[in-house]
Amino acid sequence: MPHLLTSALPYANGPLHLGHLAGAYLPADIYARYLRLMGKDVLWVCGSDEHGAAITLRAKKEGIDPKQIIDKYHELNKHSFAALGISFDYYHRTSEPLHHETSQDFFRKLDQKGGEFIIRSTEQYYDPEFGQFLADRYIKGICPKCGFAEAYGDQCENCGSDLSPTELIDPVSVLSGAKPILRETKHWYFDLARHEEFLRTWIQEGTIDGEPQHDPRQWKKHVIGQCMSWLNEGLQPRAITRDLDWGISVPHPDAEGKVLYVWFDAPIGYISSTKQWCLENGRDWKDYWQNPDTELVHFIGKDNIVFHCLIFPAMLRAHGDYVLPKNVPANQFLNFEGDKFSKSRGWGIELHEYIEEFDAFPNGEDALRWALIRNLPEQSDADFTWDGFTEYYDKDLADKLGNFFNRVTVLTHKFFDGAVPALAEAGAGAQVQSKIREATASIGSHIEAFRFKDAASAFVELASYGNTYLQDAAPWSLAKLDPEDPRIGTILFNCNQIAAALALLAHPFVPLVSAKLRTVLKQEVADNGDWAKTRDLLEAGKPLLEPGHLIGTAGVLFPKIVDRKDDTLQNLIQRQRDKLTAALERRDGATTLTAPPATPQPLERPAEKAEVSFDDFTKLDLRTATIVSAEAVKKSNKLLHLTIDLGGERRSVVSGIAKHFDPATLIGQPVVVVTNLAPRKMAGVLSEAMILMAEDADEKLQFVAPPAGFGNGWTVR
Ligand code: B3M
Ligand code: ZN
Repeated sequence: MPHLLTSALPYANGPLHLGHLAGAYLPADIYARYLRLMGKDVLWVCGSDEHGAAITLRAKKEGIDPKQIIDKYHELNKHSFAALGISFDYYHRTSEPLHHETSQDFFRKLDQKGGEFIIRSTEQYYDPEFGQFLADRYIKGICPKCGFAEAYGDQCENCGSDLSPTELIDPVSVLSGAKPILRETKHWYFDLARHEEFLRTWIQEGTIDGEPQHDPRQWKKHVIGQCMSWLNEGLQPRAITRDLDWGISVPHPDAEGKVLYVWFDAPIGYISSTKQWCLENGRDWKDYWQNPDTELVHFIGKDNIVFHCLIFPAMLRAHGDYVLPKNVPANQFLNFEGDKFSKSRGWGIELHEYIEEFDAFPNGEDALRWALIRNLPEQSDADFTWDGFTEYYDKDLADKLGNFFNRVTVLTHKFFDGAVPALAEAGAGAQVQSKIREATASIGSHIEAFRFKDAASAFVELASYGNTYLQDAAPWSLAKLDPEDPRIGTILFNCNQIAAALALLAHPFVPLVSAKLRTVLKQEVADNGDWAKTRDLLEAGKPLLEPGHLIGTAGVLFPKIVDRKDDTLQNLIQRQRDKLTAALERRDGATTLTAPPATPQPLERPAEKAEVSFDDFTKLDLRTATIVSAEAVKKSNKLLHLTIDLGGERRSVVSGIAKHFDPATLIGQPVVVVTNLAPRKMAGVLSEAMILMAEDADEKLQFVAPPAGFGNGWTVR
């Protein structure tokens, strides 16, 4: 029975943050790794979503080609996933010709079936200045449902309502800021209403044509709840084409200049990704997608539920040849230190930043995975905090897991020269053995039911059990009375069995840690089928590590963050807290700017410089940017070496502000820069732009910064 897993294709228009990881990727990774260890046929596909208004809009604003954006973020996101152990079998791209063909074939098939599409001519908003229709994110206005002023043409991000551009009050073009005009255009609509009854039965009863498909009780309540609320409102035809010049051309003679709507082609990206993997691995993609035995599971965040539980299943059903998902275990949202992740406010941490900034942190990738897993937004929204990160790492990994391994290996070496001892009498291992068996089964069944947090707790419980067992049995005390006491061997035999189980069971959660633990036990890194083998050994009452097996030593596997003698790791975390304090200060600063003091202090201003022509002024290229890294320049007490994000690119900047700012507080600082000064070297470091600062009478410096919400690379004039 093939297991086909998908994770939402991230838009290749920006870096991913911890919230994304916790939503659709880390849970899927645990699931995929577990199934592989169970010896199952698993294929987990993902890739970059490279179409859609978010990408073209950004390209337009930055004056670059969309291709530059998708190439950059495809690589960045793919690399970040890999660095954090996210083990996709394939990470494809929707800009690939294979995907274009697959999507067009899908469209043609539905078109030829007849009855699935409706073609409608309607009046839609158009920006005459840019010569473009304004769908989705190209148009903004007041939300008719909640009054939010910045609602988009497809959705209000304040109340979450699904909108269409004509519903917006006082709409404006995002491209020109002008009031758009109405113009007639023709589009293809997928007639979702035709599938309403089918979807209702499938969601509520888990049956298709009377045949049971899945047990709806195994679906998350909030997922079914969202689907039912859509169904109860009545499904409407959905436009699946757009008047844009970026995307997949609509394969129809009357659709010149039109592309498929991104949400039509993106889920088909799962199929193209599968096809590409199969091409490279000598398999047939139909064995996955068109095989009634396939267990298809979509991992997503809650904002994608309607697309994966209603629209895509209806498309698959309309096509006729495909399997439908067995489950869609959508996660809720993860917040960051009590607030939403926000790039413009510098609130949160992106995956690539974490990877760079925690490079020196031992087992840093797994420390992050572990903190997220312990606090996944499975049933309700969750909040990531650095305190939580510290606590989960210190208590679970260092105190429980690391400590247990350290003690067991040290004692095994002390009393038995590193060889696993034998039981003093048959049966003396039964109790511990059954504890391990139960824990293994319980972790497995939690994972199978998508309860990853419970699975992680059960894992920690086994480590706690090991510690308590060892502490209570106290072989060191027995040895003091009689070094030959046979119970010492029994205790350490049992402890080595627990250690072996932990080393394997850790793999889905913290794969690098698992590999380390297995190396300590002189075992191969966990591989396909190993969990099933362990389960079989446990059921047959056989040991996981045979007596006589030589193990290594563990040492300190997880140096603690909170350590009285060494504050290296604490400082790493403190840097993150400092960044947040700085972000808060900037926000507070911004509020005072809008409300100036009642009696402004008269300032003594330096004399004005000589007049320049307007043409001279326009020669300067001024742009908005954000500082993304900052460090002191060696051998200089004045200079800081900064990296700024200019939208499409990053640049190195040397700035004489070291005396005014602590580098750690500058990350995320929005700035205005001069980009076309000739590059020059300062203290041996290349500077490719100049940051604008305002100086008061006391020579105190302040950044000249655009207000929150500005993008990078926008021109200033
Ligand atoms: N790219 C939206 C998102 O990243 C979209 C998902 C596509 S999944 C087929 O949330
Ligand atoms: Zn709203």
